[in-house]
Amino acid sequence: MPSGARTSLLVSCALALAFGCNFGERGLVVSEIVSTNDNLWLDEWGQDEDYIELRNASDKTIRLGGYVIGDGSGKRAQLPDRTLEPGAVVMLVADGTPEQGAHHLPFKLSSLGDVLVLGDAHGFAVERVELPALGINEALMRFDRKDAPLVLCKRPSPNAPNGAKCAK
Ligand SMILES: [Ca+2]
Ligand SMILES: [Ca+2]
Repeated sequence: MPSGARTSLLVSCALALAFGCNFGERGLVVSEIVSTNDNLWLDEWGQDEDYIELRNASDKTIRLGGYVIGDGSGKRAQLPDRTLEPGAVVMLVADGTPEQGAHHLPFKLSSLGDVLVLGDAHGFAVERVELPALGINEALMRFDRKDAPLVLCKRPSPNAPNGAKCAK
């Protein structure tokens, strides 16, 4: 794993205080995070914001509305009230501007590193990500399996499935 020492993924119990603990089957997973977006992907307002891509890694349709996502400062938001088909991805815009729409979060991501917690409908932590410092248009991405580690990749694929490995 390139730069693996800088990258860590924890399905956390102890640290995700507000969300509780869950070691069950994961359906919704973090698939891609970019904390310094330079015209890589634009939101519906034409703005190149930080983003978080989630993927439905299960074989069932997922209702997103029951999930919450939060950052290291304790800010959090409920995901949009919509469904996500198996294998599909959804983009969350980490622009600190929730008034721009249901997919916009009340926080941004620090390019120097940040923490992200995804919680499920029952208030349990699905995933806790310790985001390392990322360069311009560099991503933390998950390839292949839903339980694969998040790794650094310089070829993000915003709003599209990631495939089996980081593109060269
Ligand atoms: Ca925006
Ligand atoms: Ca992607």
